[in-house]
This record gives sequence, C-alpha cells and structure tokens, in this order.
Amino acid sequence: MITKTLPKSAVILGAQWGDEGKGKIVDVLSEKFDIVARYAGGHNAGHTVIIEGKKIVLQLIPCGVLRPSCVGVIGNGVVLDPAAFLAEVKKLKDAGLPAHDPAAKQLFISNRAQVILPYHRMIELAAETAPGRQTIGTTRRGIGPAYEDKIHRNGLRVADLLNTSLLRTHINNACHEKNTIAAALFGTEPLDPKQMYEEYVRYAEQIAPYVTDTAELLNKALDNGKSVMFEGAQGALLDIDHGTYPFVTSSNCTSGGAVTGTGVGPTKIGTVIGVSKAYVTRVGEGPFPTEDFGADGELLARRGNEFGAVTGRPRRCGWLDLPLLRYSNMINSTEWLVVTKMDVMDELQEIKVCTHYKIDGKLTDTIPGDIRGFKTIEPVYTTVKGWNSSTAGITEYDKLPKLAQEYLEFIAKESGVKIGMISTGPDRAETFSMP
Ligand code: 2SA
Ligand code: MG
Repeated sequence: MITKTLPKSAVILGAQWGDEGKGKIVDVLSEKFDIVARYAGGHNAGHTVIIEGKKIVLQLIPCGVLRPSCVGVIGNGVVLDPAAFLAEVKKLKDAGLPAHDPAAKQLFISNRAQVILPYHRMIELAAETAPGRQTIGTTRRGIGPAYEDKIHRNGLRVADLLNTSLLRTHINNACHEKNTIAAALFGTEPLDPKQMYEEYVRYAEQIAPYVTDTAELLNKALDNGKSVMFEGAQGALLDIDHGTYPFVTSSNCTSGGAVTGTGVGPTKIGTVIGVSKAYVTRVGEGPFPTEDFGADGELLARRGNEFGAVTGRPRRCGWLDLPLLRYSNMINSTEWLVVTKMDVMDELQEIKVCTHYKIDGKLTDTIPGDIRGFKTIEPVYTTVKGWNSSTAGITEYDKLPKLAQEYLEFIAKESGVKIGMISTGPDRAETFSMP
C-alpha cells in the first residue's frame, strides 16, 4: 500500500502530457509530508483541487499549502511571474488559508528562481501567432522565452529582482534588446522600460518576505528528519529533453528536474510516483498516436471535463498508450503509479489499450526520437470489455467492478510498475490506496 511505505521524500509527477490529476494526488498525499516543493514550470501549470465541493486552482504555488501543516516551496527550477504569484497569494488569503501570510512561514520562493517579465510574453505571443511559424500551442505565459533567457545567461533571478539598481539596469537593457527584436521580426509595439521598472519594483517589495535560499531550507529539513514531496508540473512527455520535442514545454518535468530544480541530490530522493489517467489527453499541438477522433474521444472529453485549467482550451482525448507509459516509467524511474479518472470510462462498452506500436511493419516498443517518426506509428490495440457501471466515488478496491479491476491489473502488468493508488472522482475523498 502506497501510503504505508512512503519514504521521507518522493517525486510526484505527471506520466503523460500533463493534466493527469497530479494536483489532487499531491493534495491527498501532502498529509504525509512536511514540505511540498515545486521544481519546474511556472504558471502554465494548472493544479485543480476540490475540497468539500470547493474548487481551488493553483498554477504556481505548490498545492501542498492548502493544508496548514504543509510548507510550500517554489524551487530554483521554476520560472516565477511575480504578478501571478501575488494573485495566487490573494486567492489563498480569500480562502482563509494561512500560507498567504509570510509571517506564517509556510510559503517560500527560491532566490535563484528565474523571473518572467512582460517582454517574455510579448515575444512568445508574437512568435506563436506569426505567419509561417510552427505553432506549439503554448499557454502564452512567457514560459519558453523566460527559460531561453535563463539558458542564454540573460535572465533575471529573484535575488536580482530584489536589488533595485540591478533591476533597473536589467529592465532597460532587456527592453532595448527585446523591443528591437520584436519590432524587427514581428512588428510588435515596444514596451516601456520605465513603467515596467515601477511595476516590478513594487512586486519585489511584496514578494521579498517569501524569498530565501530554498536549497538550504530543503536540505536542512531532510537532514533533520522532515519529509519533502517534490511536485512536478506538466508531464513527462512534455519534458524539454525526453518529451515529444519540439511540442514540449521548456523545462525538465521528469524526475531529474526535481534534483536540478531544487538543489537536493538524487541520493536524498526516496521514490518516484507517476500519475496517469486511465486514458490519455493532450492540450496544444504535437503527436498523439492513440488520439480518438470519434464518439469515444468525445465521450472522454465530455465525461472527463477535459478543458485546460489555465487557458480553458479543449484537451484532445484518446486511449491509454502503454509504449509511452513504459517510456515514461523508464525515464523517471517510476516506482508507483497512481491511476486517475477511472470513473470517466464508466459508460464505455469497449476500451481500447495500445500495447505496442507498428513502425514500418515491425512491432516495437521504442519511442521515435524525431517528430517525423511519430507520423509512421500505427498503434496496435487490445480491446477489453468496459465495466459499464459506475465507479464514481468508490474508495475500496474490492468494490470496483471485476472488469475495472482487470483493467487496472492489465495496466500494472503491461507497464511494469505497481499501482499504488486509484482516483474515482475529483474530490479529495474520492481516492484510495491499493490493498
Ligand atoms: P508552455 O506554455 O510553453 O509550457 O507550452 C508548451 C507546451 O506544453 C503544454 N502545456 C500543458 N499541457 C497540459 N497542461 C498544462 N497546464 C494547463 C492545465 C494548460 C491549460 O493544467 O490545464 O490550461 O491549457 C500545460 N502547460 C503547458 C502546452 O499545451 C504546449 O503544448
Ligand atoms: Mg493541469
């Protein structure tokens, strides 16, 4: 049983293309952890948690802080939009949650996290909508351009945001450069550096009380016997290195990201838990071998309420893809799977599962390394009978219909990873550990 064997530290991440229901699982498991740390992405993530019928969507702040006993950390691997952070802090305040108050010492931001500035959004929007450019279908939050600046050694870190003279110089220089590029390439109107500085200096004052050296905080906490959960954002197949490049996000969503994105080394991480839907969804462009364009795909979208939590975009739906799940398990060293949204499949007469790919007439399990390779994939399906009865809200394995149990056993056997937990509905309570 997953909750009985949980070590002092665990990575929880999406095993697919995001939106697997991580937010809810992090929330449920955060009861067992002292600290929850986000290690990658930014406010492009949308983690929906429903507590006693009340829905809370967090994009940047780790879901763990919804429990007053749990400390939230925004790690160095995250790209932080100060305005988005402050808007979420207000959400916590309005919900009466103590984490919003820096005096509660329940929420921390890494001094080494990168800052998203308005020109990042400007450049991304222009590039995504420019004629002749390959659209990625991003969330248009400036995530990619902020990571570009980080890797280009051109970025502004939170520690620099707090240094007013450095901030002024940085904004002046960056605006000069980005305005010139955006005007030349896309004909975009320039941004005003003076106005930007005045806005960001105010943000800096407001976020300063949350800022600390979070690598030190996390390592000391672990050394002192505290427990830490590393909360992934997006999903393994959107990872900048291992995902379906270039249709990916700009960070390492995989378990390796937890190490570089927080400053806690691999020997201090106890386990990796992958969250997978009982089917698959994807939002934005890019390959999706098991996408279903027919009535079943529509049924999954409707019953699963498959719309982006951040942008409201409809998600594409399809069948569970075992080659991709095995690949995700491999690159993450996943030890446990959590299967979510079982109940969404309750009305299906038949369920298809992709067990292998056929590429150039040969059965294979290897995931193509190039995007053109995906076009040659023919998914090989096994069809199983649907359980065709309600699993919504069931919280005991024995009470699941026999066919639903068989489906889960099939997933565990074929993916090579044991299933530790099942979710049968959106509420915190609609979850159970496997016997
Ligand atoms: P970006 O904005 O640069 O990270 O976009 C690059 C690709 O990554 C995908 N992406 C996501 N996919 C699923 N869920 C995400 N979060 C939100 C949610 C998305 C939303 O939880 O629902 O509300 O639309 C997320 N964030 C990034 C994105 O679709 C691009 O394919
Ligand atoms: Mg999401």
